[in-house]
Amino acid sequence: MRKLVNTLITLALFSASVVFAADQTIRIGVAGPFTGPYASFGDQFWLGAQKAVADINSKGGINGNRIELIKADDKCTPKQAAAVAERLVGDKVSAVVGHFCSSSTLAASKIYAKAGVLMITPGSTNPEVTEQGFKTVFRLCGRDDQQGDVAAKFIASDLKAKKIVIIHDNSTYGAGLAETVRDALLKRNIKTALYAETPRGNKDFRSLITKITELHPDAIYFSGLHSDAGPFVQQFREADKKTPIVAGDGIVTTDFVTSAGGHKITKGIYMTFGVDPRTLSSAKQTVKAFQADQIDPEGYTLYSYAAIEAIANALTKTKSLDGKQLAAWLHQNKVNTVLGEKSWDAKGDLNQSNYIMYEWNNNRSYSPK
Ligand code: ABU
Repeated sequence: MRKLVNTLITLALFSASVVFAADQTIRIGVAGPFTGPYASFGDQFWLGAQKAVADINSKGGINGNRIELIKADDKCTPKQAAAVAERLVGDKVSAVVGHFCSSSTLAASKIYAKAGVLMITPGSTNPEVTEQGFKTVFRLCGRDDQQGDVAAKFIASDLKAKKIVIIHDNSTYGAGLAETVRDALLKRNIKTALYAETPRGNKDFRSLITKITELHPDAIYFSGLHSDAGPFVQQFREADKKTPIVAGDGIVTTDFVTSAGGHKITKGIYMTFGVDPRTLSSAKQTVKAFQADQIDPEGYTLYSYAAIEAIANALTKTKSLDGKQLAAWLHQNKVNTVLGEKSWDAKGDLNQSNYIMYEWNNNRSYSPK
């Protein structure tokens, strides 16, 4: 009986769907920071999405229809994110790959949800993104409550640190992740000795660093993005060469090394990130193809590629351009991607998260710890 009801619901949904017309172009938005200090993450999204679309279109597109990408610069601000979300909805996109900054994703997701546009963020990790209850919102990365726990476990068990300093940038991402790390440390009976905020965009940390060094901490956790983390690490190492520094996925770009003044300064900095997709067998051919174009698909590049693959699968299987139907299909099916097989829970979170600890090395890159 239940099977019959499900079939009838599915039939009803499909009969109301927006189906492809012959030779119709399918529009997908790619939204993130393409200008300003966080542009390296927008570039990762764009490179991944562009390559995935080129690969799909070269094989005939979706049931013969080509995909066209629309680039939307949100500058990592909620106001601009809302503006570009309205524009993408007006452009009649079927789906959006984005945004990057969690505060932008939260603002834009409300607009996509209202318009019934599917949204998959490759890199927004704040839990609230998928806690809002929108059926059309997904992510291809993990959540800060997951990476925060991995960081706390590492600080407690591997570094055996007892006196911890946590610094955050007071952003949705930075403050949220810092809180998670603090709580996860507390669960391990470690009380944070100093919990301080430094506004996003600040580049002079010297008075804060004096305060930190006077405490003689065993480890520091920096919760923010690379363009602030870089100068913080650089200035901190002028005062203290040894104390371990741990950060989250907000520094997963080689621009972190540049902003810190070089690999000699970032060598040894710890960072949580999902299993590096460049090392996965499912990504071997794609990584080779990127490298042939002199591109290193670092950080979230392959996550963005996988987001397009997920959308393409849903488009192919539903033969619909309707975001709600694409989302319903993704909630019910597994997808083979460059990151391996992926599936989502009812909230739009991945069924499995795979955070591990990395250490920045001498090659302006990072290796598993
Ligand atoms: N997850 C990395 C930083 C982006 C954000 O979630 O704000």
